[in-house]
Amino acid sequence: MTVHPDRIHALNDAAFRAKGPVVYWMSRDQRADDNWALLFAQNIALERREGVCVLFVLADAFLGAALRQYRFMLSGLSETARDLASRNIPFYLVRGEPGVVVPAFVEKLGASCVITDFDPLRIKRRWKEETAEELTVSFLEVDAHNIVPCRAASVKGEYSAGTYRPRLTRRLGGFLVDIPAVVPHPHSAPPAPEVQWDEVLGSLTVSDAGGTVDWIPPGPQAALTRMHRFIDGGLSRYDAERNDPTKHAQSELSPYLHFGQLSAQRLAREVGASSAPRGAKDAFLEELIVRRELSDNFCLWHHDYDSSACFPDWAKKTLKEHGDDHREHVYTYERFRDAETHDPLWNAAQKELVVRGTMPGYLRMYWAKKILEWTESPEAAMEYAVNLNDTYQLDGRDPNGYAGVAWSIGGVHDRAWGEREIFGKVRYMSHAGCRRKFNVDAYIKSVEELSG
Ligand code: FAD
Ligand code: FO1
Repeated sequence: MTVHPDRIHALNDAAFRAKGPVVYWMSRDQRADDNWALLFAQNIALERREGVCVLFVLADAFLGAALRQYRFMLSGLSETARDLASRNIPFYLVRGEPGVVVPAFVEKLGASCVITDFDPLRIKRRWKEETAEELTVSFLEVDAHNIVPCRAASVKGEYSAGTYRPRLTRRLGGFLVDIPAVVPHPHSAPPAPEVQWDEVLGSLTVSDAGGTVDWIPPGPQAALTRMHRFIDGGLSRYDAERNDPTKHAQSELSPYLHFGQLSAQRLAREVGASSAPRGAKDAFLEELIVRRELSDNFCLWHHDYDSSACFPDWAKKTLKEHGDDHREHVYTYERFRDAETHDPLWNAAQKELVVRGTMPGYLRMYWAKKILEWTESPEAAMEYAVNLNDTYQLDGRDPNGYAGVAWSIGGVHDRAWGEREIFGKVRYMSHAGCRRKFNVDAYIKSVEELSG
């Protein structure tokens, strides 16, 4: 099976070197199985009777990530490196600025071409632009993260899920196919030095904000185990209970999806094939396919996705009109970080974020909207929400997060609602509204029982 051409995007117009192994520069999709970018690299190497190897460039800092995220990622990568080695595909870990170390690696290895995976974040676009300027061989990008390739699904930033959904559903048939296995590779690339994973983690100088997260085991194998457990358990309750933080009906697969340790396409196919009720499956696939892939569309077409500049005009206008409204509560970043507001529900959500590195989906909306209400301006709200989200969320530093924060604070992908203080026509959420939806006291109590 070939890789669908709509997944492939040329990053330069250089030719293949006549001879030499194929390099897959792995970044977003950190798994050996169900990975279209790796499959594409292997196909090329098989046709050219060459070896294929994987390169991962470790950045010493990444969008505010702390040790908890690096620990989860590196542990998953060590498993992926073993998976690859078992199929005669060496895994190289190199540190430094990609624009420098990738071209140097390619020249040293005499590689014939470089394949990499798709990621709409600014930092990744910069890494690729700087690399493309230096590379003298073909440099191709494969979208291994989205079921419908992001660049092919739309030629613009979509207004809402409503405008994007038909574009995706119309093309799902051609893309939501089974994914072939990576075969043991018959040609050998030069062997990679053994990665000293503990030394690598120990050498990082990032903060240890929030400490270790231990409720979710990292790695592709653990991801599949949790996926099957969710499909056999929580999935059937998903539509009815996903917005109730006390019911634990969400999959909690986002850290695996964020680090690419689990393929969304594999998850979508397994959910689709399950015996769970249709309504529950549709509700889950709406989030996994439409909402998640809309986030990539948002970040691809709005480079200012983490600032108020990306808000739709109606939201910019209404928030400006209410910019001078009286704020009954105004908190500093530190008061938010330390969960010291007047609202015990908000504080509990923040405490779960710091202690567990996660937060129920419904409360993420409430959490971000209250930051808008309790800061001087939408600009300050965006800065605080993005920083807290990217420092403590295990699944942070992700298009889903930037789109989620911009939806909550700036009405991105949402419509205007009844006008009120501070929010203007941006959708409002209240503590009382949460009490009508779920047992707030039970949630607060469950967080108080958390360690830390
Ligand atoms: P489930 O409900 O089990 O859904 C399965 C998968 O579908 C998720 O893992 C995710 O990939 C996708 N998904 C679900 N809901 C959404 C959504 N609203 N938007 C986009 N994709 C979705 N998600 C992140 O991955 N990282 C973040 O940093 C993040 N920050 C957020 C911040 C705010 C303010 C808001 C409102 C949402 C944020 N989300 C983020 C989206 C969503 O809340 C999480 O993806 C979800 O709660 C993760 O838990 P789960 O895997 O159990 O989700
Ligand atoms: N991708 C890399 O290619 N190299 C890194 O060193 C790296 C670190 C990192 C740390 C935390 C985190 O949440 C993500 C990180 N990523 C890194 C990127 C990640 O693989 C995803 O591609 C993006 O974060 C999501 O788009």
